[in-house]
Amino acid sequence: MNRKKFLENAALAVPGVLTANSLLGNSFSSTNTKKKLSHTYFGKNKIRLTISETETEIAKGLIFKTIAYNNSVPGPVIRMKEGEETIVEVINNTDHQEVVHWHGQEIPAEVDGALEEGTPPIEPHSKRTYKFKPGPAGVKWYHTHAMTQGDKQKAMYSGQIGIVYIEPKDGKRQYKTAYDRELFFITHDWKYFLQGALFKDFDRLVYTVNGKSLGFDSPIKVKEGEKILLHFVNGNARDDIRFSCSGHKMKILGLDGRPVPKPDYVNDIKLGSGERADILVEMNNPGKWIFGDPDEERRKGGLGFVVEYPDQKGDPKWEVDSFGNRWDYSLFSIEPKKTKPKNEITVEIKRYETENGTLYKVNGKPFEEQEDPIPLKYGEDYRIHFYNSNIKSHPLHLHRHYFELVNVEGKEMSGIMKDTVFVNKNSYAAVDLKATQKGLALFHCHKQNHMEEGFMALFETI
Ligand SMILES: [Cu+2]
Repeated sequence: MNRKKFLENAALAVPGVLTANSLLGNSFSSTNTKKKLSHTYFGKNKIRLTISETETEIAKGLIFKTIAYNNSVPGPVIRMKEGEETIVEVINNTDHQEVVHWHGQEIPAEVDGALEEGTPPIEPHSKRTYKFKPGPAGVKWYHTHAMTQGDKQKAMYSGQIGIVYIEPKDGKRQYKTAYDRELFFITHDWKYFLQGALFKDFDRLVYTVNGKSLGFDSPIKVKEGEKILLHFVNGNARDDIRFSCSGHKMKILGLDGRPVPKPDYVNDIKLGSGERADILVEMNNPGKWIFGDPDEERRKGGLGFVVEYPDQKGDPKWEVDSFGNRWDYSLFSIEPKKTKPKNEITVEIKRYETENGTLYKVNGKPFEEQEDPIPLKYGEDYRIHFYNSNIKSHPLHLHRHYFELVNVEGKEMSGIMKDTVFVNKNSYAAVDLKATQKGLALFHCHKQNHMEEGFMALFETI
């Protein structure tokens, strides 16, 4: 039996678990990829990130050469304090321009990390310092905002991802609900690293959580009765994911790092690239469990991790019962919004197949042909209507702002603050926004390929 066949059988026997890991080990050199991490902090509110080529082992013997922060995929979880001036020094050891985007923070365009907004690039083999007051509190993330230049192992496809946690300025916890521990998880998709004959044995393995595919990382050790707050980030370059804590109830406390008005239980979460969920899980079902993607293909592709109570033997289980609701943003809303801002903006996204491939147009033009930013007046309130008039679903992200969801696919809601809204194919969403961030703000689909196919636009607050 060849290894690939064995892997398939093993995965069938125990859904989602790649029990064949130990047998796969000899195919490639088992380089120790656990290099010493650079020091991330060099003083109070002083952070240093080094961008350089590194090797990362996502499954036993499966090593990718990629670009990462501080020689680690993902980069370190960075803690910042809301409102306290923070210095981030970024050293670019690569041969190309880089830029670090602080996703979900309401900070000036010069430091937000998008060249289109006017953030200066970090030139090859040089250093740049970002200085800003982090906020608002909660789970954010950081990632490169460079473009691929035709290389699908660059930009968001690379290992340049990491989580930021902004501690609330009053020193209190963001959530009143009691919990014992916080854990941070970020996914990544590696599809384009597997291309080529060399990796035939691993052709399913394209996802990682915290840099490791399911079954490769050490299990997360938990105790009965423990309440854990999971901060979960979709850090993929393009793929949507679902996530379920099998054997356990999941209570959603927050989305995109902000508390939701009505926490509720769900069977699984669904997140597009860039979206986050804060999930409360009570450890009340001793065993060895897989927490991962209910989609079998993605779970077999590595999307998950194992949670283990004390004194457990045998293989981890994957059992999903109906503990709660199907994923729907409106679950977390108290009531539809009654008031309406006086200003309204329509954003329509269309998709075209051309001789040169797919092209997206935002209000009739791809990004390169757009002349003026969409204007916003400082201090005014706006309702933005997104018409996703095409056959693909998209996570729509607006830089430097949180907006309130008021309608997603005909379901009215209020009080849910996000920086990214997922819209299904041929669908509609509306959000309310207060123009409080002067200057340019980039709007785009968070899928790297769509962004590069014209799906971007600028807003400007004057
Ligand atoms: Cu898209």
